[in-house]
Amino acid sequence: MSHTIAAISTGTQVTAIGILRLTGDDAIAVAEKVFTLKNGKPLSSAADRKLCLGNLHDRQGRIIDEGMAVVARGPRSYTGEDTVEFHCHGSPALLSAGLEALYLAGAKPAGRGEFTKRAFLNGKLDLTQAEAVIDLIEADSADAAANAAGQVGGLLQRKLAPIYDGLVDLCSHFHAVLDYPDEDIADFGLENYAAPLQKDADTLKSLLDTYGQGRILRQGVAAAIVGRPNVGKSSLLNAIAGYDRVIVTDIPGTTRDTVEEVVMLGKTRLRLTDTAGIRQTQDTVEAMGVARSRQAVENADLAIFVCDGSQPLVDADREIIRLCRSCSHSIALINKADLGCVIAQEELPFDIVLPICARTGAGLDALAEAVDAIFAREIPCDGSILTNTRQFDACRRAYEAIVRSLAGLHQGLTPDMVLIDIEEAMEAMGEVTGATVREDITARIFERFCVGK
Ligand SMILES: Nc1nc2c(ncn2[C@@H]2O[C@H](COP(=O)(O)OP(=O)(O)OP(=O)(O)O)[C@@H](O)[C@H]2O)c(=O)[nH]1
Ligand SMILES: [Mg+2]
Repeated sequence: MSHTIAAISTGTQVTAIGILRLTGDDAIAVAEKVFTLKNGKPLSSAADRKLCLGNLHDRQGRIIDEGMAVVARGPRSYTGEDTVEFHCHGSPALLSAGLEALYLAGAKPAGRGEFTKRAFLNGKLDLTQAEAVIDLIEADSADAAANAAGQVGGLLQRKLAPIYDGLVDLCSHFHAVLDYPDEDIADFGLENYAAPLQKDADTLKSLLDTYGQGRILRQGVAAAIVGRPNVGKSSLLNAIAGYDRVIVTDIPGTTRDTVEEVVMLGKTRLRLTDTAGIRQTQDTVEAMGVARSRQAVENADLAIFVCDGSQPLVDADREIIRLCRSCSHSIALINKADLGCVIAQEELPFDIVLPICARTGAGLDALAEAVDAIFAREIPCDGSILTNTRQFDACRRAYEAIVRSLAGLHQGLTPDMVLIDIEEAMEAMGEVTGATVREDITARIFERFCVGK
């Protein structure tokens, strides 16, 4: 028995079309009380998953809107239950009146994500797919959307479900051997179990390795602009952002704190951080700023080293270069190209060294191309990479438990000892797919959703 819930699925803004949605055992009966088809027939006679023209009205028959209804009978629906959608004009007042009419007709208000939660509970989606639905709604780049769409389509599920199923098989076999020692059940042995476990470990390891890319896809590339004072770091951030985001002066030490701005550079979304120029200083505030500059490089996916090409490199530059090279990706920019250049490219130990002029924006196209080349190549966005922290954590625990079980097998530990690790891996994998996830965690996952999804 599943009570019928209703919600406005298109939010509270004025839109061209607004959608009211219902799901539950009585969804069609409830909808029928507030929607009359133009052909005079009851809504329950409407063909499955076909748009039908009619009037939305209140219980007294007062017309609220003329619109389309679509009935999808379970189990062939998003939630797996009977569902009805009304496609109306997108006035928030009109949609509220329609929702009110549905409540009076017997529907209850839907909680956040309740439609998708029902789809999960009815087995229409596993948890990786359900979580990808919210990622798809929240995606703020085409690549992030493409990855989430691939996961909704089951790409991650197809990779992970066999691991869970394999672990369940292993556990049941171990239990059979342990519980019925006299039965003629093929005894467990290293040769039988090590190979599938190793394969699972390899699959999980390669998936875990994609998580860094997943974070970039979700949040953008963390890029830090670093260099000595006055080399033009803030001018560069302004030139990329396209407006005067940060203060620029000819006084060394102008920027005293890190300043972050989300920008598009070519096709890459950057969380670009301007930093305080790094130098030895007695000034307490500036020293704190310099410490933050170093921290920004440590947290960055890309360090952008900037120097002033009109002056020779000094030891202070070389120290910052060493810091940048500890970052997974780094680029050197020789700024102030308009003033002439006294620095040879060979003096800069970077794969990519580009002359730029932050004051005019010259050279930024080449910078954009270089950044695109690093990150576009790195990130596939077909749904095969791990973007979700909860999934990452559970996969990591599963991987570690499988590695322990393999070590146990190789050391000849008793089956009950090895079983502890395999069961832990199975639990963790079940948390990812949703097979064994705790109810409070499920509730928290669906709270991330909006009402009506
Ligand atoms: N000629 C020339 N001057 C530039 C260029 N880029 C920046 N400047 C000048 O260099 C000075 C310092 O620029 P900022 O962008 O404030 O330098 P910064 O690296 O952020 O300096 P701090 O915040 O002190 O670390 C300003 O007077 C800028 O106008 C450039 O490409 N050409
Ligand atoms: Mg500055």
